[in-house]
Amino acid sequence: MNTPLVGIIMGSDSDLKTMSGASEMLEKFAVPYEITVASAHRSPARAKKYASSARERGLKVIIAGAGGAAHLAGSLAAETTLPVIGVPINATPLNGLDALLATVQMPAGVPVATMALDQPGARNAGILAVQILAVSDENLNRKLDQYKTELAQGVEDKAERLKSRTRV
Ligand code: RP5
Repeated sequence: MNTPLVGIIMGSDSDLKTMSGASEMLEKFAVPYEITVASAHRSPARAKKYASSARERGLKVIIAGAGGAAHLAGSLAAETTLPVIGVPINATPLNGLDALLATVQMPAGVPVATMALDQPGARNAGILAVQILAVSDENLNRKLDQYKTELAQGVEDKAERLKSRTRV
């Protein structure tokens, strides 16, 4: 087993469906990762231990997803100098606005790179983690270039399909 480079952590197992967007992207780029649950509110000691031991365990980036009054990413960022990427999750009647504001509005000195809500945010968290690792990994960088090409080709394909449907 390769040592995990990215840690995916979420506030509850009910966040897994959303956070699988991050793990799928890491698998696409063959980046080893670990995945677990810890809550800033329900298990603050576990969350603190995870963050404070992350660097010595070999992690390079942490991705944290949570819903509600989502303090997980910020509380992890308080305990580590590793980059922390936050994914706000829509888990309450406020449709995720609570999680978005709690994740994004960090005080100066403790950054959290906050993504979009839910699946798009989780997928982007995976890509951003790969981009951070690719700063010092040319092989990963080549894969990212290829991914950009695939994205652009996807748009070309859509434009072609639309053209044939609308005959413009
Ligand atoms: C947050 O509360 C979790 O991140 C989750 O999004 C939300 C609901 O958790 P459960 O009640 O489903 O465990 O802490």
